[in-house]
Amino acid sequence: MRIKVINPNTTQSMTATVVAAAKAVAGTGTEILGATSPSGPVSIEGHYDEAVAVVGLLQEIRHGEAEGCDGYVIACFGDPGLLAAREAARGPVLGIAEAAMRAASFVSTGFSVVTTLGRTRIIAEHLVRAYGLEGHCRRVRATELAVLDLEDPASDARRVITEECRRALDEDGSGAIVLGCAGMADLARDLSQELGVPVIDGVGAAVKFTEALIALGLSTSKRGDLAYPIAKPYLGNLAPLSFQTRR
Ligand code: 2AL
Repeated sequence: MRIKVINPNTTQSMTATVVAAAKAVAGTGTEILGATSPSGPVSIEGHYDEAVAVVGLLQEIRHGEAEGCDGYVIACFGDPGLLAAREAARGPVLGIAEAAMRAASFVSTGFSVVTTLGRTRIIAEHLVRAYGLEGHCRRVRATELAVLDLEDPASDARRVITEECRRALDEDGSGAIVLGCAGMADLARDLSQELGVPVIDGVGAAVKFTEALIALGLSTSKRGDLAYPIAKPYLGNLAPLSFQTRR
């Protein structure tokens, strides 16, 4: 099966981190295609960044459909454009926030999310409510690290994240940690060992859930709101994204 892992920001080094995490867990019969958004913000840290990033993400989904992809992972913790991507795709599309939080709910009765900026924390809290996971998520914690700090080997990011995870375990009564950024994907295994609790990277979780859904023969429902977008002209430079103009 062919799973496309899309980094909706435009930082290729982050795509490399994400693709390595995806390939580390993928089954032998799974081909991982990595993609970086062709346009938009270098990191996604707010509603505006998300809205602009979704255009490049949807372009990658449309290309993926032409490339014969069986499923997709949106590798950004805000799960930007998740439902729009599901409309455009035949196979399953998973966001890393939803995948990680659902995985955490299987292995603990309460988890904490450790994310980047305070404004991103608020977006993650919205997602907790949107996914109906209020009963499982004890707290979302911000480290005030910028997303691109995670790409800087000279930054103190690893120590800051580890300390926040320890505070989450001590103060929130949580049994598991969800890492709240795609750029943290390479930290999960070491942190799990160090902290002695499940530390969940959404990229790995989303890849394994996507594989499972495909293996079960489950694709995105095309009945109701996730049906393919209605065919109509789109004007201006986004005209190629119209479902009249197949690419
Ligand atoms: C993210 C992420 O995963 N990638 C990105 O650019 N922004 N989300 C976040 N919570 O920091």
